[in-house]
Amino acid sequence: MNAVPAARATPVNGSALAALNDWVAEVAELTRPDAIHWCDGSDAEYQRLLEAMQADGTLLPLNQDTHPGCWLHRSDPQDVARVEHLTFVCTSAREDAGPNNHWMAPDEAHAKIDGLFDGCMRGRTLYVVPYCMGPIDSPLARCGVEITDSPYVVANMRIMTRMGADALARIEREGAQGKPFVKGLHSTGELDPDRRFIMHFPEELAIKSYGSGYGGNALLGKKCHALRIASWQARQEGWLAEHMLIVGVENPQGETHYIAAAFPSACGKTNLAMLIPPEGYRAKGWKVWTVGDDIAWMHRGEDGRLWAINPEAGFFGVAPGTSAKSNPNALASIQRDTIFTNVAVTADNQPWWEGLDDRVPAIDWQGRPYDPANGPAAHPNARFTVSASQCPTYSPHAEDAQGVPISAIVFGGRRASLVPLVFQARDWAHGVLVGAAMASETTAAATGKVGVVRRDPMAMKPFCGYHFGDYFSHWLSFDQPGSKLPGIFHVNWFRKDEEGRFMWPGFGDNMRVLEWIIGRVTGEAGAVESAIGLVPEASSLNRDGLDLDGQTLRSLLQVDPAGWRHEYKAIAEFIGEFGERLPGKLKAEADRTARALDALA
Ligand code: GTP
Ligand code: SPV
Ligand code: MN
Repeated sequence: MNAVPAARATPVNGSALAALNDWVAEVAELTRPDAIHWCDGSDAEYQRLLEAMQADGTLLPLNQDTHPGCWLHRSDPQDVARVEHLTFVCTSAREDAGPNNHWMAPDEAHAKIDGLFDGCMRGRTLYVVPYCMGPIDSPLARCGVEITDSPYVVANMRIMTRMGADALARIEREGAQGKPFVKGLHSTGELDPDRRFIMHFPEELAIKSYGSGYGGNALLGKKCHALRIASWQARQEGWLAEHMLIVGVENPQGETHYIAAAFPSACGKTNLAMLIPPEGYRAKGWKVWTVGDDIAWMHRGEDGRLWAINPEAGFFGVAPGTSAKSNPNALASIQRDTIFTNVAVTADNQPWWEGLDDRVPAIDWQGRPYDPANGPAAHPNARFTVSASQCPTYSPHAEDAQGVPISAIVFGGRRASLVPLVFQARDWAHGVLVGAAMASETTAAATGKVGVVRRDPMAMKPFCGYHFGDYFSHWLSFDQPGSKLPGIFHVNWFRKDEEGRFMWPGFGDNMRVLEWIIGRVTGEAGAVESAIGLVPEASSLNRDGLDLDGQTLRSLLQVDPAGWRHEYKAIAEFIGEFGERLPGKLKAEADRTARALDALA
């Protein structure tokens, strides 16, 4: 059934790999695969995987003339997004997972999920996928091994991480120094939503995921390792693992400022990371460089600044809405060697999704002849998986072992009303409050209702592997003598008018906001104080070539005290839920803002 040859049951032996060998043997004993394959990450291995998946229908070739090396995968229609209600953080003390996570006692969780894993790989191949999150030579990078029975997951992991022999060598080297790797066990199981769990055991540096083959549920290096487990480690070790893009903005003088931005899922990280500045900016010499589009690991450097690496090697990006107008860099990246999941296709077998162009699709994401009565042709959470190296603006510093220095941190979400286009926090502690108070409309990236406003602190609600109260304390702890912390900002590209249309043009025009942000950190741009933070005057944003009337722009920058009084009541209630673990300093910041708003009444 599977053309991938069963390789040796254990790799070349080194005693530092004994723990890995033992674990693989233990998992095989439980799951009963027909064969075991240790992935080396080579091109030949990737080609064999693709061929096997083509043979069994897991992958369908797309038009190879227009899209060489591109494939389509149609997932089970019941398996199209992350499943937050089935995602658990299993710490020995319930309180450590916090009210922000679903919790299960580790023993109970292991027993429950091991029951599902029992014999689940019969007739399948067990793949051992060693991977490194971060540049392979970076001291900030961390390794893991994912065991999976899904060749689609293996192929995606090869694009999204540094996967294979080099990672295994690093795991062996680090094993000799007593450094552990993260153990992830995954099976697609029966893809039955009633037999599906994504379990995290931060105290054991382990992940067990059963019953889904999709994205963050199954590519365990991504949300499970690089956010949930890594955030736990980061707190213990004094760094930050965040749901943030990293983008470099180079000014006409050739200086590059790096910005890290946390927006919830499907709220614009990939787009901002690949932004193309408006014509007027390009003419003057402004350039934008992409370092990462989803996750940032940030460490305090010896110079007191925060330095960030992107732990990923590829982009698992939202397809719908991606066009030559909105994100030409993403579109250029995905013309070759890309795996598309749940997109539609045109009559000549090219990938297609809503917002791409005016062509009419022939077949929808479920393989049916396209009929608008069935809803969108592409699933709203359809994705592309592509190597970061294919992005035309991939930063020459994206693989720097020490990362890039961060000048500004930006929080943001989808807010149809109230929240201005941009404002700046007064200082670090106020910035932590601004992040903690974030809210956004839910999107198709997770199953459940779309468009409901929910609190999503630092865009980490689904991804923080521990108690949010402790997480806010951890953020506050970075404010120390000698630290040169980035400025903190909040943006909202998603304000709507009475007719439900976006008021701000967004995309490339977001450059105008980034310029103001950089101006603020260099001291060149002005701002006016408001009760919620510092806002630009309409005149301090560059409006050359901006297709927006002055009145709309001014209303996007306005702070509405009555609306914000209401908002701060909701914020106070929300942070109150973190009880005794809520840092007093954060509460004091919230009280102070609420008082300032009351004074305006
Ligand atoms: P995840 O990969 O789920 O973490 O998502 P993301 O944060 O990277 O979001 P992405 O950049 O893929 O954008 C999601 C959707 O928002 C796409 O359909 C985009 O076209 C749309 N979008 C992104 N930026 C803007 C913007 O500035 N304005 C508007 N109106 N839409 C935007
Ligand atoms: C997100 O939902 O934030 C994503 C996609 O980046 S997934 O990998 O499915 O989590
Ligand atoms: Mn994401």
